[in-house]
Order: sequence, then structure tokens, then C-alpha cells
Amino acid sequence: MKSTLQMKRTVSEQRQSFYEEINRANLAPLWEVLHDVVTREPKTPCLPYLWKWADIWPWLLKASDLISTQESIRRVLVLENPGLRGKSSITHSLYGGVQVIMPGEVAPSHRHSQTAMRFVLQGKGAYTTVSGQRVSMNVGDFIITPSWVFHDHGNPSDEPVAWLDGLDVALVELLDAQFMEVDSGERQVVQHAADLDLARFGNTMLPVGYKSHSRTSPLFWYPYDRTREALETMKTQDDPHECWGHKLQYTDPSTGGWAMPTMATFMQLLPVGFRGAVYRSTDSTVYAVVEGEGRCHVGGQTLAFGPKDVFVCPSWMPYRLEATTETVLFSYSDRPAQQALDLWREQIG
Ligand code: 1HN
Repeated sequence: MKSTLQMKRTVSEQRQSFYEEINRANLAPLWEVLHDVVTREPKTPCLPYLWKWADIWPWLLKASDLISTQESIRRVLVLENPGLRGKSSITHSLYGGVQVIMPGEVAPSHRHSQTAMRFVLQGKGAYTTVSGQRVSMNVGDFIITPSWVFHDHGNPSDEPVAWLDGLDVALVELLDAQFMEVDSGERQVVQHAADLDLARFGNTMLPVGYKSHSRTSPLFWYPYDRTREALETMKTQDDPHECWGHKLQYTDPSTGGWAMPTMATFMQLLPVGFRGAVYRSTDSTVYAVVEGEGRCHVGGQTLAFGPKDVFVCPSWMPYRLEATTETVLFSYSDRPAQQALDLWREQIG
């Protein structure tokens, strides 16, 4: 007679050898991993983190001594989430990096299936040409580079210009839908300046007969002065939301929907002394500080932020925002992709 222990061992040994047998045929038992595959709540590798501009900026200048834009194609320091090292990701689905372009440099034209957005952190007078449209890049401007559209950047000014790049890199990789092409020339021929599209689409009106050809906004340039003015008016006449203060989302003016199909972008103002209530949502969010100083309490950490700092709040992790001085925050996340798939959730308070 075998003891119960021996029988148990036998069963577990039998299972183990069964697993090895089916493993050779690329089969695996779901029951061993079910609890990891379907979790009660999001289990993201993304960690909360803050990058201080005071650290990043000297390293960007050092990078500029070590490599040109010509050689690097894009001189960028990737903001790698500490929970996702080596994956070029700031959140599980999105990329974040800080790009600097020195006076006189040109970042050559190319296109890719990844959608990109730029948020200008430092300097003025650089430009990005998006689909033949020359967009000027000044602090606080939000700029869209749609999927599969040629773009080159240049800096004819006499100061370095730096911006935050956000792309849906990991999301596109997950879907195995990556394509990339180098343009025939270094720079595109400029067809028109971005103020034409701002006139066409940026005044709560549309050109008569306009028909959309993509899921990305026809407006590529959202200059900061307009966004700031809107928040200023809201601040004086509206009560701030308990979690996010005064917050606007960037839209495609022809649909009222998100400006990009995969990434949401926002700008919010936290009044001086604001102490936000707890909030969480399933879209891990990247914040860039435009103005002001404050704190983000997230995952047992206090992220003390100031101008040009970048920080991350992971999916479903409760966080709250506080502003010592009046604060303006830009942010982006994969919310439109989650909503398109009926996945997005939030919890307020
Ligand atoms: C890219 O094309 C740019 O065009 C910046 O400025 C960052 C990161 C990953 C893949 C492509 C750019 C990028 C990128």
C-alpha cells in the first residue's frame, strides 16, 4: 500500500511528466497559469516614477556633445519606466522620450505606422514639418504626427529646443503592425504653414465640404496660448473637479472625439493650494509639468514635481494630485485604444 504522501507525489510527478510531454508539442496546461492570465485587477509591470528636468537637461546637452542629430537621426533620451527597463516604454503600451535639436540641425524625414505626438518642454523657434505642413514648436505646444505621415524636424533658431515625444510603440508592436520608411529627401517640401489649418479647423468651424480621411485630427498644431487662455477662463468661472481640477481633453475638431486613435492628450490647471481626491483609471498616464509645483501621491511614493518634470501614474493605481502653486499639467495615455475595445474604467474619489 502506498502512503497518501507517496500517492500525492506520484500524482504531481505524473502531471510534471505529462507537462513535459505536451510541452514538446507546444502545448501547456492553462490550469497552472489561469490565475496569472486572468487577474482580478490590472497587474501592470509599470511603476510610478518621476524624471526631474534638472537631471535630464544636462544629460541632453551632454548627448548633444557626443552625437549629432545627423548621426543619431533622432537625438532622444528614452524615458524608460523602471518596471520596463530595456523595452523603450514609459508605460506598458506607450513610449516616452525627450528629444533635443540644436540650432542648425535637421532631423531627416521619415514615416512610420506608429502615431506620434510632441509636447514642447523647452525653447522656441524649432519646427516639425508634418505631411508638408510646417508647424512651429514653442513651449507648451501640443503637436500631432499621424500614422504613416512623413515628418522632419529642424531648428533654425539660436537656442536648443527640447520636447517630449509620445508614441504608441509597444501597442503597435503587440499588434505586429510596424512599418517604417525613409523619405527620398532629407526635408519635405513645405506646402503651407500650420496657421492655415488652425484657421480651417481651430475656430469651432470646418471648411464647407470637408470630409475626414483618417481617425486622426486634421489639426496637427494646438498652440499653448489658446489652451492656457481656455483654462484661465475656466479657472475664474468654474469650480475645479475634486480629482483633476480644471481639465480639458484635446479633440479632433471634425468629430469631437480624441485627437488620435490610440493616445489621449489632456491639459489641466490645478488652482494654488489644490488638494485632489483619490483617482484611478485603467490607462497608465504620463504627466509633463508645464507650470507650477506640487506633488503626486502614488503607490506609497510622493513625487514632488516642478516645471518640465515628467512622471507616470500606472494603471489602476490610486493617486492624488496636489498643487503648491498654480499648476498646469499636460498628460497622455492609451485611453482611446482602451475605449475602442470597451476596456476603459475609472474610479473617482
Ligand atoms: C520617431 O520617429 C521620433 O520622428 C521620435 O521624432 C521618437 C521613438 C520611437 C520610434 C520613432 C521622431 C521615436 C520615433
